[in-house]
Amino acid sequence: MRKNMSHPKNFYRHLYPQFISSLLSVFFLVQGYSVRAAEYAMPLTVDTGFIDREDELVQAETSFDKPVANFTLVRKTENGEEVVPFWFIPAEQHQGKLCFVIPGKTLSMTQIEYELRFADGEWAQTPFGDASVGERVRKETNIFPQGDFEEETDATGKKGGCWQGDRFPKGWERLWDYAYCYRNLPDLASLCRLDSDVFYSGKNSLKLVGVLGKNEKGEQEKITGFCEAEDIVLKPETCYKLTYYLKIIERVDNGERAQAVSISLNFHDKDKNKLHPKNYGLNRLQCAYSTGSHKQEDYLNKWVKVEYTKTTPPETAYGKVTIGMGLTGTAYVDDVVVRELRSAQPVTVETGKPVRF
Ligand SMILES: [Ca+2]
Repeated sequence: MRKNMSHPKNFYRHLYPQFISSLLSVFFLVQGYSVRAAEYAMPLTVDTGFIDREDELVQAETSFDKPVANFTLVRKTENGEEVVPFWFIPAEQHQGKLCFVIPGKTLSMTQIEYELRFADGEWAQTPFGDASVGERVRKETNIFPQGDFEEETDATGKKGGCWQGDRFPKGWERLWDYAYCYRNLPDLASLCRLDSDVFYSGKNSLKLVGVLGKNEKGEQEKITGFCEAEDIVLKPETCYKLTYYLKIIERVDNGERAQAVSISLNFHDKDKNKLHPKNYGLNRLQCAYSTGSHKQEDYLNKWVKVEYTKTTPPETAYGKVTIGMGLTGTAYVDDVVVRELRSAQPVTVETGKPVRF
Protein backbone atom coordinates (compact mmCIF):
# COMPACT_ATOMS: atom_id res chain seq x y z
CA MET A 1 0.00 0.00 0.00
CA ARG A 2 1.26 3.44 -0.87
CA LYS A 3 1.03 5.84 1.95
CA ASN A 4 1.80 9.46 2.27
CA MET A 5 2.52 9.16 5.96
CA SER A 6 5.92 8.42 7.28
CA HIS A 7 4.60 5.98 9.89
CA PRO A 8 3.41 2.48 9.07
CA LYS A 9 -0.31 2.19 9.59
CA ASN A 10 -0.30 -0.18 12.55
CA PHE A 11 2.31 1.71 14.42
CA TYR A 12 0.32 4.84 13.89
CA ARG A 13 -2.96 3.26 14.98
CA HIS A 14 -1.68 1.78 18.20
CA LEU A 15 0.13 4.83 19.36
CA TYR A 16 -2.39 7.22 17.96
CA PRO A 17 -4.18 8.71 20.98
CA GLN A 18 -1.15 9.33 23.18
CA PHE A 19 1.27 10.05 20.42
CA ILE A 20 -0.83 12.40 18.39
CA SER A 21 -2.33 14.29 21.29
CA SER A 22 1.08 15.06 22.73
CA LEU A 23 2.37 15.96 19.29
CA LEU A 24 -0.55 18.30 18.71
CA SER A 25 -0.15 19.86 22.15
CA VAL A 26 3.39 20.69 21.16
CA PHE A 27 2.12 22.08 17.86
CA PHE A 28 -0.29 24.31 19.67
CA LEU A 29 2.31 25.56 22.07
CA VAL A 30 4.89 26.16 19.39
CA GLN A 31 2.52 27.83 16.96
CA GLY A 32 0.81 29.81 19.70
CA TYR A 33 -2.72 29.60 18.32
CA SER A 34 -4.82 32.47 19.56
CA VAL A 35 -8.12 31.08 18.29
CA ARG A 36 -10.14 28.78 20.48
CA ALA A 37 -8.37 25.45 20.40
CA ALA A 38 -10.19 22.34 19.27
CA GLU A 39 -10.82 19.99 22.14
CA TYR A 40 -11.05 16.74 20.20
CA ALA A 41 -9.54 15.17 17.13
CA MET A 42 -11.16 12.40 15.10
CA PRO A 43 -8.83 10.53 12.73
CA LEU A 44 -10.10 9.68 9.25
CA THR A 45 -8.35 7.35 6.84
CA VAL A 46 -9.34 7.64 3.19
CA ASP A 47 -8.55 4.60 1.04
CA THR A 48 -8.70 4.96 -2.76
CA GLY A 49 -9.11 1.20 -3.24
CA PHE A 50 -8.30 -0.32 -6.61
CA ILE A 51 -9.09 2.81 -8.63
CA ASP A 52 -7.01 5.84 -9.58
CA ARG A 53 -8.89 8.97 -8.52
CA GLU A 54 -9.08 12.50 -9.83
CA ASP A 55 -10.52 15.38 -7.83
CA GLU A 56 -12.37 12.79 -5.80
CA LEU A 57 -15.25 13.91 -3.63
CA VAL A 58 -15.11 12.16 -0.29
CA GLN A 59 -18.35 11.75 1.66
CA ALA A 60 -17.71 10.40 5.13
CA GLU A 61 -20.46 9.48 7.57
CA THR A 62 -19.46 10.78 10.98
CA SER A 63 -21.03 10.30 14.37
CA PHE A 64 -20.50 12.18 17.62
CA ASP A 65 -21.75 11.31 21.07
CA LYS A 66 -22.72 14.90 21.95
CA PRO A 67 -23.27 18.29 20.29
CA VAL A 68 -20.02 19.62 18.84
CA ALA A 69 -18.98 22.62 16.73
CA ASN A 70 -15.94 24.63 15.54
CA PHE A 71 -14.88 22.10 12.93
CA THR A 72 -11.44 22.17 11.32
CA LEU A 73 -10.30 19.47 8.89
CA VAL A 74 -6.61 18.88 8.30
CA ARG A 75 -4.77 16.56 5.97
CA LYS A 76 -1.67 15.10 7.50
CA THR A 77 1.37 15.03 5.26
CA GLU A 78 4.99 14.17 5.70
CA ASN A 79 5.77 17.86 6.05
CA GLY A 80 3.14 18.51 8.67
CA GLU A 81 -0.47 19.25 7.89
CA GLU A 82 -2.67 21.42 5.77
CA VAL A 83 -6.16 22.77 6.35
CA VAL A 84 -8.75 21.26 3.99
CA PRO A 85 -11.98 23.01 2.93
CA PHE A 86 -15.03 20.89 3.75
CA TRP A 87 -18.82 20.88 3.73
CA PHE A 88 -20.70 19.33 6.62
CA ILE A 89 -24.30 18.19 6.41
CA PRO A 90 -25.70 17.66 9.92
CA ALA A 91 -28.33 15.03 10.60
CA GLU A 92 -30.23 13.73 13.61
CA GLN A 93 -28.54 12.67 16.84
CA HIS A 94 -25.20 14.38 16.26
CA GLN A 95 -24.47 12.53 13.06
CA GLY A 96 -23.59 14.07 9.77
CA LYS A 97 -21.84 13.78 6.45
CA LEU A 98 -18.39 15.32 6.12
CA CYS A 99 -17.56 16.11 2.50
CA PHE A 100 -14.26 17.22 1.01
CA VAL A 101 -12.26 16.94 -2.18
CA ILE A 102 -8.88 15.25 -2.72
CA PRO A 103 -7.45 17.64 -5.35
CA GLY A 104 -5.60 16.34 -8.40
CA LYS A 105 -4.75 12.75 -9.19
CA THR A 106 -4.46 10.14 -6.47
CA LEU A 107 -3.25 6.65 -7.31
CA SER A 108 -5.08 3.48 -6.41
CA MET A 109 -4.16 1.69 -3.17
CA THR A 110 -3.36 4.96 -1.45
CA GLN A 111 -4.28 5.83 2.08
CA ILE A 112 -4.50 9.42 3.18
CA GLU A 113 -4.78 10.45 6.79
CA TYR A 114 -6.99 13.32 7.88
CA GLU A 115 -8.07 14.65 11.20
CA LEU A 116 -11.31 16.41 12.04
CA ARG A 117 -10.95 18.71 15.03
CA PHE A 118 -13.87 20.08 16.95
CA ALA A 119 -15.02 21.32 20.34
CA ASP A 120 -18.09 21.09 22.54
CA GLY A 121 -20.65 23.50 21.15
CA GLU A 122 -24.05 24.00 19.62
CA TRP A 123 -24.97 21.38 17.01
CA ALA A 124 -25.69 23.05 13.65
CA GLN A 125 -29.13 22.62 12.10
CA THR A 126 -28.11 23.43 8.53
CA PRO A 127 -25.11 22.50 6.35
CA PHE A 128 -22.02 24.65 6.73
CA GLY A 129 -18.44 25.01 5.52
CA ASP A 130 -16.85 25.94 2.22
CA ALA A 131 -19.50 26.98 -0.33
CA SER A 132 -17.61 25.61 -3.35
CA VAL A 133 -17.42 22.16 -1.75
CA GLY A 134 -21.13 22.51 -0.93
CA GLU A 135 -21.86 23.22 -4.59
CA ARG A 136 -19.83 20.17 -5.66
CA VAL A 137 -21.78 18.00 -3.20
CA ARG A 138 -25.09 19.39 -4.45
CA LYS A 139 -24.19 18.63 -8.07
CA GLU A 140 -22.95 15.16 -7.22
CA THR A 141 -26.06 14.28 -5.27
CA ASN A 142 -28.68 15.99 -7.43
CA ILE A 143 -28.32 17.62 -10.84
CA PHE A 144 -31.99 18.59 -10.87
CA PRO A 145 -32.43 21.11 -8.03
CA GLN A 146 -35.77 22.45 -9.32
CA GLY A 147 -37.37 19.10 -8.46
CA ASP A 148 -38.16 20.25 -4.93
CA PHE A 149 -40.54 22.96 -6.27
CA GLU A 150 -39.32 25.38 -3.61
CA GLU A 151 -38.05 28.31 -5.69
CA GLU A 152 -40.56 30.35 -7.61
CA THR A 153 -40.18 32.72 -10.51
CA ASP A 154 -42.34 35.39 -12.13
CA ALA A 155 -45.34 33.76 -13.80
CA THR A 156 -45.71 36.66 -16.24
CA GLY A 157 -45.46 35.32 -19.75
CA LYS A 158 -45.93 31.77 -18.50
CA LYS A 159 -49.70 32.02 -18.46
CA GLY A 160 -51.50 30.98 -21.55
CA GLY A 161 -54.56 29.26 -22.81
CA CYS A 162 -53.41 25.96 -21.33
CA TRP A 163 -52.22 27.20 -17.94
CA GLN A 164 -53.99 29.64 -15.67
CA GLY A 165 -51.96 29.44 -12.46
CA ASP A 166 -50.34 32.33 -10.56
CA ARG A 167 -47.26 30.67 -9.07
CA PHE A 168 -44.54 29.29 -11.34
CA PRO A 169 -41.71 26.97 -10.19
CA LYS A 170 -38.19 28.10 -11.09
CA GLY A 171 -36.26 25.85 -13.48
CA TRP A 172 -39.38 24.65 -15.28
CA GLU A 173 -40.16 25.55 -18.85
CA ARG A 174 -43.91 25.08 -19.18
CA LEU A 175 -46.88 23.91 -17.18
CA TRP A 176 -50.15 22.84 -18.78
CA ASP A 177 -53.52 22.49 -17.05
CA TYR A 178 -54.59 20.43 -20.08
CA ALA A 179 -53.28 19.65 -23.55
CA TYR A 180 -53.74 22.19 -26.33
CA CYS A 181 -56.07 19.87 -28.26
CA TYR A 182 -58.67 20.17 -25.48
CA ARG A 183 -58.61 23.98 -25.37
CA ASN A 184 -62.14 24.35 -26.74
CA LEU A 185 -63.77 21.95 -24.29
CA PRO A 186 -65.85 23.71 -21.63
CA ASP A 187 -65.23 23.77 -17.86
CA LEU A 188 -61.98 21.81 -17.77
CA ALA A 189 -60.90 21.14 -14.20
CA SER A 190 -57.61 19.36 -14.84
CA LEU A 191 -54.57 21.13 -13.34
CA CYS A 192 -50.82 21.32 -12.97
CA ARG A 193 -50.01 23.78 -10.18
CA LEU A 194 -47.62 24.58 -7.37
CA ASP A 195 -49.21 23.63 -4.07
CA SER A 196 -48.37 24.60 -0.49
CA ASP A 197 -50.97 22.54 1.37
CA VAL A 198 -49.43 19.13 0.67
CA PHE A 199 -45.69 18.60 0.28
CA TYR A 200 -43.01 16.02 0.99
CA SER A 201 -40.26 18.51 1.79
CA GLY A 202 -39.88 22.25 2.15
CA LYS A 203 -43.09 24.17 1.59
CA ASN A 204 -44.24 23.25 -1.91
CA SER A 205 -45.05 20.35 -4.18
CA LEU A 206 -46.56 19.97 -7.63
CA LYS A 207 -50.27 19.18 -7.73
CA LEU A 208 -51.69 17.33 -10.71
CA VAL A 209 -55.39 16.83 -11.33
CA GLY A 210 -56.85 14.57 -14.01
CA VAL A 211 -60.53 14.62 -15.01
CA LEU A 212 -62.87 12.92 -17.42
CA GLY A 213 -64.16 15.28 -20.10
CA LYS A 214 -66.30 14.97 -23.19
CA ASN A 215 -65.02 15.99 -26.60
CA GLU A 216 -67.10 17.57 -29.39
CA LYS A 217 -68.35 14.16 -30.44
CA GLY A 218 -69.51 13.41 -26.92
CA GLU A 219 -66.77 10.83 -26.40
CA GLN A 220 -65.08 10.51 -23.03
CA GLU A 221 -61.50 11.82 -22.83
CA LYS A 222 -59.00 11.48 -20.00
CA ILE A 223 -57.62 14.99 -19.51
CA THR A 224 -54.76 15.81 -17.16
CA GLY A 225 -52.26 18.50 -16.29
CA PHE A 226 -48.60 17.99 -17.14
CA CYS A 227 -45.33 19.92 -17.25
CA GLU A 228 -41.78 19.98 -18.56
CA ALA A 229 -38.57 21.32 -17.05
CA GLU A 230 -35.72 23.25 -18.57
CA ASP A 231 -32.98 21.04 -20.06
CA ILE A 232 -30.20 19.88 -17.77
CA VAL A 233 -26.71 18.80 -18.83
CA LEU A 234 -26.25 15.03 -19.05
CA LYS A 235 -23.19 12.94 -19.88
CA PRO A 236 -23.19 10.28 -22.59
CA GLU A 237 -22.99 6.61 -21.65
CA THR A 238 -23.56 7.42 -18.01
CA CYS A 239 -26.00 5.79 -15.65
CA TYR A 240 -28.55 8.09 -14.01
CA LYS A 241 -31.07 7.44 -11.28
CA LEU A 242 -34.33 9.35 -11.16
CA THR A 243 -36.16 9.42 -7.85
CA TYR A 244 -39.34 11.15 -6.74
CA TYR A 245 -42.05 11.08 -4.12
CA LEU A 246 -45.67 10.65 -5.12
CA LYS A 247 -48.88 11.00 -3.11
CA ILE A 248 -52.16 10.04 -4.74
CA ILE A 249 -55.11 11.31 -2.71
CA GLU A 250 -57.90 10.49 -5.14
CA ARG A 251 -58.30 7.97 -7.92
CA VAL A 252 -61.46 8.06 -10.01
CA ASP A 253 -62.57 5.01 -11.97
CA ASN A 254 -61.98 5.92 -15.60
CA GLY A 255 -62.59 2.45 -16.94
CA GLU A 256 -58.93 1.43 -16.87
CA ARG A 257 -57.52 -1.03 -14.39
CA ALA A 258 -54.07 0.56 -14.32
CA GLN A 259 -53.62 4.29 -13.97
CA ALA A 260 -50.18 5.84 -13.70
CA VAL A 261 -48.20 8.93 -12.87
CA SER A 262 -45.00 9.08 -14.85
CA ILE A 263 -41.88 11.20 -14.71
CA SER A 264 -39.46 10.90 -17.61
CA LEU A 265 -35.95 12.11 -18.17
CA ASN A 266 -35.88 12.48 -21.95
CA PHE A 267 -32.47 12.23 -23.58
CA HIS A 268 -31.52 15.08 -25.94
CA ASP A 269 -28.55 15.64 -28.28
CA LYS A 270 -26.15 18.61 -28.31
CA ASP A 271 -28.77 20.71 -30.13
CA LYS A 272 -31.37 19.82 -27.50
CA ASN A 273 -33.30 17.69 -29.97
CA LYS A 274 -34.86 14.40 -28.93
CA LEU A 275 -32.73 11.31 -29.42
CA HIS A 276 -34.37 8.38 -31.20
CA PRO A 277 -37.76 10.15 -31.21
CA LYS A 278 -39.70 6.99 -31.98
CA ASN A 279 -37.84 4.57 -29.76
CA TYR A 280 -39.27 4.95 -26.26
CA GLY A 281 -37.06 2.17 -24.97
CA LEU A 282 -33.92 4.13 -25.85
CA ASN A 283 -34.81 7.79 -25.65
CA ARG A 284 -35.78 8.24 -22.03
CA LEU A 285 -35.47 7.13 -18.47
CA GLN A 286 -39.08 6.52 -17.60
CA CYS A 287 -40.10 6.38 -14.00
CA ALA A 288 -43.79 5.47 -13.74
CA TYR A 289 -45.92 4.44 -10.81
CA SER A 290 -48.90 2.39 -11.88
CA THR A 291 -51.90 1.70 -9.68
CA GLY A 292 -52.23 -1.56 -11.59
CA SER A 293 -49.22 -3.10 -9.88
CA HIS A 294 -49.93 -1.89 -6.33
CA LYS A 295 -52.70 -2.35 -3.82
CA GLN A 296 -54.70 0.80 -3.12
CA GLU A 297 -53.71 0.79 0.56
CA ASP A 298 -50.05 0.88 -0.52
CA TYR A 299 -50.33 4.26 -2.22
CA LEU A 300 -53.55 6.12 -1.38
CA ASN A 301 -53.00 9.13 0.91
CA LYS A 302 -49.35 8.36 1.56
CA TRP A 303 -46.03 9.40 0.04
CA VAL A 304 -44.39 6.64 -1.96
CA LYS A 305 -40.86 6.74 -3.33
CA VAL A 306 -40.44 5.87 -7.01
CA GLU A 307 -37.05 5.31 -8.66
CA TYR A 308 -35.49 3.88 -11.81
CA THR A 309 -32.05 3.95 -13.43
CA LYS A 310 -30.85 3.99 -17.02
CA THR A 311 -27.66 4.59 -19.00
CA THR A 312 -27.69 7.40 -21.56
CA PRO A 313 -26.99 6.67 -25.26
CA PRO A 314 -23.62 7.91 -26.68
CA GLU A 315 -25.14 11.00 -28.39
CA THR A 316 -26.67 12.36 -25.16
CA ALA A 317 -25.79 15.92 -24.13
CA TYR A 318 -28.93 17.17 -22.37
CA GLY A 319 -31.99 15.84 -20.63
CA LYS A 320 -35.48 17.15 -20.08
CA VAL A 321 -37.68 16.06 -17.19
CA THR A 322 -41.39 15.81 -17.93
CA ILE A 323 -44.20 14.96 -15.53
CA GLY A 324 -47.37 13.45 -16.89
CA MET A 325 -50.47 11.72 -15.59
CA GLY A 326 -52.38 8.77 -16.89
CA LEU A 327 -54.42 9.03 -13.73
CA THR A 328 -57.88 10.45 -13.24
CA GLY A 329 -57.91 11.99 -9.78
CA THR A 330 -55.48 14.07 -7.74
CA ALA A 331 -51.77 13.44 -7.14
CA TYR A 332 -48.84 15.37 -5.69
CA VAL A 333 -45.20 15.07 -6.74
CA ASP A 334 -42.21 16.34 -4.75
CA ASP A 335 -38.44 15.91 -4.47
CA VAL A 336 -37.68 14.85 -8.02
CA VAL A 337 -33.95 14.05 -7.93
CA VAL A 338 -31.65 13.12 -10.81
CA ARG A 339 -28.33 11.65 -9.76
CA GLU A 340 -25.39 10.28 -11.69
CA LEU A 341 -24.56 6.76 -10.63
CA ARG A 342 -20.84 6.35 -10.87
CA SER A 343 -19.58 3.02 -11.97
CA ALA A 344 -16.48 3.38 -9.83
CA GLN A 345 -16.77 2.53 -6.18
CA PRO A 346 -16.43 5.58 -3.94
CA VAL A 347 -13.38 5.82 -1.76
CA THR A 348 -13.79 4.23 1.64
CA VAL A 349 -13.37 6.24 4.79
CA GLU A 350 -12.57 4.76 8.15
CA THR A 351 -13.22 7.03 11.09
CA GLY A 352 -11.50 6.54 14.41
CA LYS A 353 -12.63 7.37 17.91
CA PRO A 354 -12.17 11.04 18.79
CA VAL A 355 -9.35 11.74 21.22
CA ARG A 356 -8.96 14.73 23.48
CA PHE A 357 -5.92 16.93 23.08
CA1 LIG B 1 -40.88 20.48 -1.86
